Amino acid sequence: MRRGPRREGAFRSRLHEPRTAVVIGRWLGAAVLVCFLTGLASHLLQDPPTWLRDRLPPRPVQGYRITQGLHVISGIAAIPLLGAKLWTVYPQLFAWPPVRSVRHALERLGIAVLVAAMLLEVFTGLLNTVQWYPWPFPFRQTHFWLAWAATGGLLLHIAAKGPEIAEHWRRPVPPLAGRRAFLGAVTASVAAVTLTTAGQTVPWLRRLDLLAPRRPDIGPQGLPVNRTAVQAGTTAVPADWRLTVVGPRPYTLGLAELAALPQVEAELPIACVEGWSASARWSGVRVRDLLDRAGAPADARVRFTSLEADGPYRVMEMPAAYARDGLTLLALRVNGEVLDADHGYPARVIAPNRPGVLQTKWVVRMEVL
Ligand SMILES: Nc1nc2c(c(=O)[nH]1)N[C@H]1C(S)=C(S)[C@@H](COP(=O)(O)O)O[C@H]1N2
Ligand SMILES: [Mo]
Repeated sequence: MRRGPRREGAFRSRLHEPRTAVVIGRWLGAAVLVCFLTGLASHLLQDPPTWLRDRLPPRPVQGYRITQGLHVISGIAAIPLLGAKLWTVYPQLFAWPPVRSVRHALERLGIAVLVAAMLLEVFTGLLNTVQWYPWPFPFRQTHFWLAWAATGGLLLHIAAKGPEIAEHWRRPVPPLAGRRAFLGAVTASVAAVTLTTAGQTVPWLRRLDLLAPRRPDIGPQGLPVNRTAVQAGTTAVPADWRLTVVGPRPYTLGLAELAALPQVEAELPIACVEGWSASARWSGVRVRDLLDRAGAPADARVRFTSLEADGPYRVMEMPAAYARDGLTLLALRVNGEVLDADHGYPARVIAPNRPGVLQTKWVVRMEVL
């Protein structure tokens, strides 16, 4: 039975030992914690439960950009850390006897679930950053629930290994040949993947942005596009396009009439859930002004509908705090030009501290709720 990797002494590296596992585990744990909390924030902002819906703040303006940037940065950093951690401990996969007691069996089962959830979580997250969904299940719900499984599994794992972790947590530890080099290589890998991808959201790292799927300054009018007008079927905006506002005093406005209303300029980011963000100078009509004109009460929420025939982001609801914010615009222009078709011509929503998916393009209708 004890052949191959099950042999005594089958793994010759001395680095498969607890101190190395604890050092890497600490880094990985920190990355997972940041990733979990920022992911939760993203989930709640994108799809808030009713109790939270009217408590979300439109400030800080760059809030979502920062939390989502950290989410993708920590998630990408977790990949080499996870690889290193698994390499450090994988000889235990072949431990002999495979099961020593009920407790041992449960612990191994827990680790199997933890490792599977973690691997699947970083894998689905990474593919999401390139908008690739080669699976039959919905990405967002799966990624959300797997996060609980992975983080819960991690907490149980830390609890089960508590005494051993504590024992190897502090220095001094006996120096071990090769450990410093190994940890140095892991650090270098983390630094490399972080520095070559973080530029998709951190402006001063832009020039190093070699591995991320997008450069945030490349695209029509200097901004990337997620869903183009061709994909959305909104290239031909009808000549008689009018914005319909439904409320206590409903009205419609043509494009020239909208452009004749007081225009406000705001520097705001688009922060996509896929990890890229880019700021731009938007100008247009304050949503607040449009709502006042319709006689909307101050605490009313608003539903925006896009010209797009279908798609998950065709209809968007905005809580009152965002609708009333002076920076929330129905934008007609970006960076000094009329909106490109890909950026939502003739009109799009742009609001502070909102996930990109909620910055609805090709708006045609607003309803006071
Ligand atoms: N109607 C509509 N609006 C939309 C989308 C969409 O698919 N349909 N995509 C959203 C997403 S996911 C992002 S990140 C931003 C991107 O805006 P941009 O193309 O102007 O950069 O638009 C948002 N607005
Ligand atoms: Mo997005």
